[in-house]
Amino acid sequence: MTVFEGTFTQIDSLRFAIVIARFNDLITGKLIEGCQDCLKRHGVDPNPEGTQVDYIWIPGCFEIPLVARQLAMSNRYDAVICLGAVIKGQTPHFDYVAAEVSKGIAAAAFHTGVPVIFGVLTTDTMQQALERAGIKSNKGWEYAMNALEMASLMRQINSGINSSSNNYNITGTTQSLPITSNSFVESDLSPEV
Ligand code: INI
Repeated sequence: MTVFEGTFTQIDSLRFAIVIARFNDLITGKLIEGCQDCLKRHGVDPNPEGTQVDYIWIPGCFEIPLVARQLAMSNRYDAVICLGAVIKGQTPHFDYVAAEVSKGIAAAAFHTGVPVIFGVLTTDTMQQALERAGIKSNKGWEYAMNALEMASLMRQINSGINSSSNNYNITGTTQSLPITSNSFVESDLSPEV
């Protein structure tokens, strides 16, 4: 049996895209700082002039799904981190934006096979958002951890799939899966006929 589990140590060749919404940039600016701090302390060079992290600014969270999907499809990144803040105001705008960004991020990951991290704060007040963006903790740090773990995990799963002799058909292309494991959902794959 095999256990696939992401690590936080083999990061040299990992590449990330960070999509950041300008809306509520008081908050999103802090989330980036948390993200960069975490990446740096795990050995990733967060410098935009370097080779490991690209930064993509967009107007608001509603725009995240389109851009995240495009980046995920580019084959350039091991994970895409999406940072935004949707703060409940007096209008129904909050509900529309929050619903679309959450569904869209999930769809971008699911349809591309690339981890797309939901780094969007959804809060009732600006105070709550500030608390999650540095006053009490910085969720940006956690989002970067999630990206490191998922990037590493997907590399392991994909290399495991590619190096085995047992052939399975995943999304129309023939791949292979080595050994079954409790942590791998084999029923998601349809055996080749
Ligand atoms: N965008 C946000 O990122 N957060 C919000 O809280 C927000 N609210 O509440 O309006 C918001 N709106 C802008 C939206 O994301 C789009 O940029 C805009 O509608 C243009 O498509």
